[in-house]
Amino acid sequence: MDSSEKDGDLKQPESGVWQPGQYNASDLKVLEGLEHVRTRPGMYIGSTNSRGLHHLVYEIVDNSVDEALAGYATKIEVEILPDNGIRVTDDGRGIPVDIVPGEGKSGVEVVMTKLNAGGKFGGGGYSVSGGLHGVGISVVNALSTKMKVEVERGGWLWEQSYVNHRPLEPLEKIKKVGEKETGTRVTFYADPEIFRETTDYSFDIIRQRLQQTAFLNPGLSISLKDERKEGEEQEASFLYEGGLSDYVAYLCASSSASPLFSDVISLKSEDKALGISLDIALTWTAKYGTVLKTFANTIETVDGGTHEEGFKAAITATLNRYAKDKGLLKAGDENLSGEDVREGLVSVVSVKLVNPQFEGQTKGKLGNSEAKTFVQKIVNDKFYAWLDSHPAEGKLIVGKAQDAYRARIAARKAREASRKKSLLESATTPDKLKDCAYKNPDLCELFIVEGNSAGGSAVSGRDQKFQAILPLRGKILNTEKATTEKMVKSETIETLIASIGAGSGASFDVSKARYHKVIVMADADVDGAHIATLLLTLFFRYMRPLIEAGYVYIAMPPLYRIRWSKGPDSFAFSDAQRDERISEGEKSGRKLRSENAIQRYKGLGEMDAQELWETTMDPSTRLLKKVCMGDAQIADETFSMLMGEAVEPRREFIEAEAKSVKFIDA
Ligand code: 0RA
Repeated sequence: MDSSEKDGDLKQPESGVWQPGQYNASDLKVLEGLEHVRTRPGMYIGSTNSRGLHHLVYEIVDNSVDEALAGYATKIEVEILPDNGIRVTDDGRGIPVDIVPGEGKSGVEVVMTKLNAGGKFGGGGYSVSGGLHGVGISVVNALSTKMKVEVERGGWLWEQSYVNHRPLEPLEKIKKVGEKETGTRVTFYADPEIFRETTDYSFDIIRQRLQQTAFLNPGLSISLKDERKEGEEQEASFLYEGGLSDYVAYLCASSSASPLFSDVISLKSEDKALGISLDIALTWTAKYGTVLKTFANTIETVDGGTHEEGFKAAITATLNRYAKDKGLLKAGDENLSGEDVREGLVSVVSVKLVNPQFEGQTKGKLGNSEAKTFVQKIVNDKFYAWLDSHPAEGKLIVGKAQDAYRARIAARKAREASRKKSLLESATTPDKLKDCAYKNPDLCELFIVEGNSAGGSAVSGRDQKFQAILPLRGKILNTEKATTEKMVKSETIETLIASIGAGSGASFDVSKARYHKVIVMADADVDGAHIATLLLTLFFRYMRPLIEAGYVYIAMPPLYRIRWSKGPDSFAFSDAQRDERISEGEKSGRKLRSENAIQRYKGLGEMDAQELWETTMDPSTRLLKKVCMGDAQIADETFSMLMGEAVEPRREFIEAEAKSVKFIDA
C-alpha cells in the first residue's frame, strides 16, 4: 500500500450518539464482547499501563507478521502519527472484504468486532500463532476511541472507520487500484479512558520489539517512523536475511562480547507430523555470562520452559560426549556442568508448535513436553555433527568450558577454606560460638562450657589460635522428661551441631568435623554431671563416629589448688591426690603458704580466666579424659534413667551422685 497519505483524522459519526435501535441481536452480542474487553482489559492485554499500551501496537503488527508467516506479506511499516495514532501497513493479501456467510457483514468488520475472529477464516497460514495474538484487532478496537481499516484487494481500495468501537458505515469501496496491489492498513487511537496512566508511545520500546520481530522472521522488512515531533522525526528499519544467526551476532555485538570463532552455529529442523519446528542459533564469546533468549511461536518466553530445558540439557550432554570422544576430557575428569558449558554462550532458541501451552503467572513459560524431547534430539544430533565437522571450534568451546570448570573448582576450594569463618557469621550460630583462628581440625579444640560465667572466663583465658568456646546454658538440663529428639531440636543443641559442622544422625560425616578435640567442660558437681551425661548421650546417639574416632573428651578441672610459699602452685584432682601432693612437696622441703594454702574449687565459675587456663585448658598442665564408647554407653543408659518416666531411680541417682561423678573418674 501507498503509505504517503496521512489522514489520521477519521470522520465523526453523523448522528453523534449511538442509537440502540440501529442494531440487531448479533450486533448487541458483538458490543457486549467488546464491552467485556473494556471492563477487563487486563485479561486481554495484560495491563493498562505503558506495557498494555504498547501491546496494542504488537497486536496489530503480529497480524501482519502472521500474514508474512503465511508467505504473503514481505514488508510492514509502523508509524507513530503526529496525533498519537498508530498506523500499521503491510503488503499481504488484505483482510477479506467479502460478506462472511452467516455473519452478514464483511470479513473486515468481523475481524474488527468479533473477539477471536481469527479462527473464522481457518486458513492454514494462521495455524502457528501465539496465545494472545490471535485475539488481535477487535481487542484493539475495543480499547480505542477511533480506528480505520484500509484494504487493497481484488483491484479495489476498501475502507471502514470506527468510532467508539462501532463502524460508521459498512465497508466502503473507495477507488480502483492495480490488481496486484494488496495489503492492509490499520490505524488506531488508544482510549485515554482505558490507558489512564499514559497514552505516550516510546519509540525505543517499539523499535526494540520490531527489531526482535525482524530477527525472528528472516526476509521480512519492518520499518518504524515516529512523526510526532516535526523536524525531529525518527526512523528505524530492519531486515535480516540471516534470522536468528543475525540475532546472535547482534547480541554479541551489543554486549561487546567477542565470539570465540567467526561462525554462528545454526541448528534447524521441522517435524510436520509432530507439528513442531525448531530454529536455534548459538555461539560462544570470551565473556563469562550467558545470553539465552527463547521463543515459542515468535512470542518471547521470558521464563523459559520445556524448549529451554531441552536445549540446556542437550548442549551440556553433547559437549561432554564430544569432549570424551575426542580425548579432550580424560577418563578420571569430572563432567563439565551445565554452568561450565554455558559460560560465554550466546544463543536464541525459537520453536513453533501447533498447540503452544503458555504457563505461569505472566504466560512466559512454555509447557509442551514434546518441545523438550524434540529440542533435545535435534541438538544432540545436529550440534554434535557441527562439532565433528568443526574441530578447531569444538576445541575452543571445550577449552572455554574447562576454564569455567577449573574456576568453579578453585572457587569451591576457596569457599571451603573460609567455611569456618562463614559459619561464625551464619545465623545457625548466633554469636554463641567463639571460634578459633586455625582451620585445620587436627589442631582445633572445641570447649563446651557449662554456665555463662565459666564461659566468659574460658573465652578470655583460652588460646584463641586453636581453642574455640561454646557456652551452654545449664537450663537445658532442667527440661524434665525431655526426649533427646526434643533436645536435638533445641536451639542450644542446634548450635552445638552447627559448631561441630558434621551434621547429626544418619547424615553425620565425621570427616567434616571442624575439631578433633571436642571437650566437655563441666563442674564436678551434680549439675555438671548432669550436663556431661546429656552431652555424652547426644554424642552417643547422634554423632557416634565422633566418639569412635576418639574426638570427644572431658575436661578435668582440679578440685584443689595447693599454694606453696615459694615456686609454682600444685593442683589436685581428688582428695587422695591432694594429700599425696602435699606430702611429696613437704618431703622435698617445700612449705605451704601460711594463708589460704589449700583452696577447694567449688565450680568452674569460681576460676578467673588465668586460673581456668592454667588448671583446665593449658595443654601442658591440664587433665583430659578421652571418652570411650563404654563411657558413652553408660551415659546413655544413665540419661534414659534420668529422663525416663520412673521417678524413683532418678531421685536415688541424684542423691547418690551428688558428691562424685562415676563416669568421669580419672
Ligand atoms: C483473515 C483472513 C486472511 C487474511 C487476514 C485475515 C489478514 C489480516 C490482517 C491484519 C493485518 N494484516 C492482515 N492481513 C491479512 C486470509 C485471506 C485470504 O485467504 O486471502
